[in-house]
Amino acid sequence: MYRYGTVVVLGLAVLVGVVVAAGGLFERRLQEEPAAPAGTASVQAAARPNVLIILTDDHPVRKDFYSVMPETMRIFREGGRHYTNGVATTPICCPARTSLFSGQYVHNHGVIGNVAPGRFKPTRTMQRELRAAGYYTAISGKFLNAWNASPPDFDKWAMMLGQARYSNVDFDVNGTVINQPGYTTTVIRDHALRFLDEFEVADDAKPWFMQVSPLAPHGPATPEKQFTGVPVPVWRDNPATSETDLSDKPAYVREQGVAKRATQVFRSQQARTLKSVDVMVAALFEKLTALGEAEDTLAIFMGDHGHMLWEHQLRGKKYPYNQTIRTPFFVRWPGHMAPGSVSSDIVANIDVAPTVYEAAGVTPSYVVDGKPLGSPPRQHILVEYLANDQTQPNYQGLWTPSWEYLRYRNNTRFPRIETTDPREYYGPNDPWQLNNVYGDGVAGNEPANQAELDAMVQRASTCTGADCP
Ligand SMILES: [Ca+2]
Ligand SMILES: [Ca+2]
Ligand SMILES: [Ca+2]
Repeated sequence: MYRYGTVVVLGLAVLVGVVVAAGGLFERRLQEEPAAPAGTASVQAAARPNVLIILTDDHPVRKDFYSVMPETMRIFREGGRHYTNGVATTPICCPARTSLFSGQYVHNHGVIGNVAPGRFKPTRTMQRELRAAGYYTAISGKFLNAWNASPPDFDKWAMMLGQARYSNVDFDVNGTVINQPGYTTTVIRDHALRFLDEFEVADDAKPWFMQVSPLAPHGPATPEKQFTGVPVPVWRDNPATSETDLSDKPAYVREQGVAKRATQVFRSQQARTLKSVDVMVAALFEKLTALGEAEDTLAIFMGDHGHMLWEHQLRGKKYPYNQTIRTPFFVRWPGHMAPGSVSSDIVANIDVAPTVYEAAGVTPSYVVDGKPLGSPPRQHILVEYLANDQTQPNYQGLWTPSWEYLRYRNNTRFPRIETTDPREYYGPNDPWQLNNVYGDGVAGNEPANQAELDAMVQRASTCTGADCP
């Protein structure tokens, strides 16, 4: 449709190499076992899978982080499909989590920052829709920052409260606030295991939806006692952590002044917290297997968004670059996702709810912006940051695995952007986003069709439903 589509496809072929052809979530051909008679329990189970979402916090795509999670890789990468271009459309907790629950972009769900309660609309969530459709629903772990009431539309919950801390944290457990001694990931795991037992005992034929959302590897990234000080892969610089010339980037990026050594220590600590997540994932699947539910469960492992670890000398989230936008994205659904398959489709947090709705046979009562996995591949996706924030100017732009175009917007608490109107364009020859070529005056560097790109950003920035990228 757009000339940039060609660029994307070529870029992918170069960057990604061997990739399975874009495959649908609903690969019915994988289900060619003889069908059971209509109306039997097994048909019911196959038609309405359990849904398990394991959501880590501030989790960038890194080989060293995958390598400390061998059980998760075995279960999800070998046992399911690895989406190598999985992204969060807004790289910060509450906006991203609300996009996950709802399937909507931030400009439609309205949770622009981390102070969620005023804007979160519980009527547009998977938990509400699935519960209404006859699912049990549960959450164990993080819900939304600063949410102090019980989380709506869950039958069972163990919701972390308060500040980011790894031990002895207060939880709202089914409406009762209790301090839970011990390590959060373990506490979250044990509640999730109990919920599974309770659901299956109560009614094996009734499917369930559960989100398990540990704090890891979010700061302060305190490891569990058994993993304190254990060896983790050595730090390896990449071209973006070696970038010394930041003159191509907007002023706010150049002015961060992050210490590299402290970031390296933090990265090691994050890796150690992920070891506990790996233990949790293994325990969850051991339980699913013991309960006979592993084959009837659509499971997704992903982060809420990524995190810069000294790429472009930055640390943290919110930024519009590859390391914050990308996040791990694995889907395991026996009979539907070929084990060990890989997809380079651009998929996002906004696609989870539409995927789950399709799998559960639910027509949502509101308009979703995302698309079920297996839809015709999109050519680009909108990334946006809309909070009125003193540390990060607003932006909306288009992201693809091979190029990114960003426009910054007015933000009353970040007034400088109004006068400088910086834009960024990273082209297909710059996978580490080292050289913003927008406005550099070099022939052939800038986006080939500026007006068309601007129009695409403009359309995407206010899109709704099927009109969205
Ligand atoms: Ca987060
Ligand atoms: Ca069951
Ligand atoms: Ca540079």
